[in-house]
Amino acid sequence: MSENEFAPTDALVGVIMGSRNDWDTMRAAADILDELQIPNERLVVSAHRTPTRMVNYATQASQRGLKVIIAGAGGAAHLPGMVASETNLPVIGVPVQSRALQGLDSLLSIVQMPGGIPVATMSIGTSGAKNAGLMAARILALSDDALAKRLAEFVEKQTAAVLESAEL
Ligand code: RP5
Repeated sequence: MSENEFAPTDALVGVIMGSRNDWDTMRAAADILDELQIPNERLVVSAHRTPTRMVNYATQASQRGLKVIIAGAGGAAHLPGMVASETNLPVIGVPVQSRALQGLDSLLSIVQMPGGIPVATMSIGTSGAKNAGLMAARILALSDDALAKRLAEFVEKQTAAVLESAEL
């Protein structure tokens, strides 16, 4: 696999993560995108271990057709912020739960961006990854009526499921 080139894609959302070990968390984002029929790609792109690949991914993302990037990382989680600094696409950051500090390190690394370069930071772990998928869907639904309908149906089903189990 090249550091410089990425396969042609019809993906609208790039789900990237710092390590294969982040996939258990980040699959929650990909699962939601699949459920809402949003084309997506999933790749390991590390800010520290493959910095050239990270810059190339971010700088090529818009011309490859991507509209939103979801970036997950743990520990010294610089991937979302660095990707946001190399593209003007919306970047949604997911703090992956780290072993040593339970993800508080990841959260603070991602959320404390300097003014001028935004990252929409989600909560720690799989809830954050799931919400990252839903946030990407909300962004895309602004200009896609069919997706807006699927998203509304998703929320209605979720509400119905909660109401069904509301009495103990
Ligand atoms: C980060 O370091 C990754 O996002 C991962 O969460 C963390 C640890 O990576 P591994 O050592 O498990 O590959 O870059």
